[in-house]
Amino acid sequence: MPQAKPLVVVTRKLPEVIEIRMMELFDTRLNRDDKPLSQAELIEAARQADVLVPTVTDRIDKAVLTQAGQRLRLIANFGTGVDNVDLAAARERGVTVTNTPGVLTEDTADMTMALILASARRLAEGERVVRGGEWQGWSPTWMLGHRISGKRLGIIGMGRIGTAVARRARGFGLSVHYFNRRRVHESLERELEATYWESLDQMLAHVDIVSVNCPHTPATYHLLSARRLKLLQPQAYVVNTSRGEVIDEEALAEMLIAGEIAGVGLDVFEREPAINPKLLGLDNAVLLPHMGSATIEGRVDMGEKVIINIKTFVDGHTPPDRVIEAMF
Ligand code: 8YV
Repeated sequence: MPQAKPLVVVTRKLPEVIEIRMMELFDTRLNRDDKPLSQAELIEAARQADVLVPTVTDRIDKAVLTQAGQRLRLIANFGTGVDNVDLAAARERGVTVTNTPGVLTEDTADMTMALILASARRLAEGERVVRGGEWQGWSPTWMLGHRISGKRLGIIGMGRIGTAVARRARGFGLSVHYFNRRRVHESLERELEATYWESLDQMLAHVDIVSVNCPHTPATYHLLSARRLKLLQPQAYVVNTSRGEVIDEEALAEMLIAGEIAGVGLDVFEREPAINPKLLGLDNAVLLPHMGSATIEGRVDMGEKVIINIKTFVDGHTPPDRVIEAMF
């Protein structure tokens, strides 16, 4: 007798091709109107599902995991970052967690470069002037930003995305500096002509642009603390396409207001979708709504990864993107 298909509960609306394929393969429960689930609804989903497919907007915390049904065996996260999942609680409950690494690397690195350019060259500010009907015409000394070529970029987190940012940055004439848990292989360092800093504090004091590309973990929460941010030079820019929690957002906003740094480009925030009101009033803050991986191609690739992870798991194999706590 064929085995019953596993019940897969998807918490948000995914690209149509992915949803169709999921429905063919599994007993799939979709969220057609894309309304984020409340914690109570998440608990209910975890009670019923064999496989849960959450996104960054779902908090799969201890309460959800301890109340999950015996059937729940896999959390196939639609996303690379897994800071929305309590990994220790999942391990204790014997629930496997997978993510979608690799497929959003290039898109997120592109967005990082876009934010570097947008902040240093005042893209959003210029656009606002034009749309506001306030443009008086060209002037030799108006709307001056900073050249990025020849400047030093300090990358925090030289994983897949950090490396992809470094490759792009070389093309823009930036020199690459990085801070990472581990020094990368010397062949990669050579290719990128990258300078490794053992001390984040020292790197921060020496670079013109900082890019946050590390995951959010208990160890990286407020890695850019108020104290560390103070080490930056007044002409420095900070961009973040990782997670808002890595930066002390309040301290960052205060420094922008005080003119202690030149500008920021942020795609992620500490309390999404809420944004620190202080940032909203600042011309030198480029603010995006967490769209680093928002390409049709990327989201379909992420969905395919989710499907492969579920299929291999339910077929009794180790899924390719199994998350090991120690990785985060
Ligand atoms: C995703 C991301 O859009 O994958 C990640 O870690 O930050 C985003 O690019 C989001 O996480 C989807 O759940």
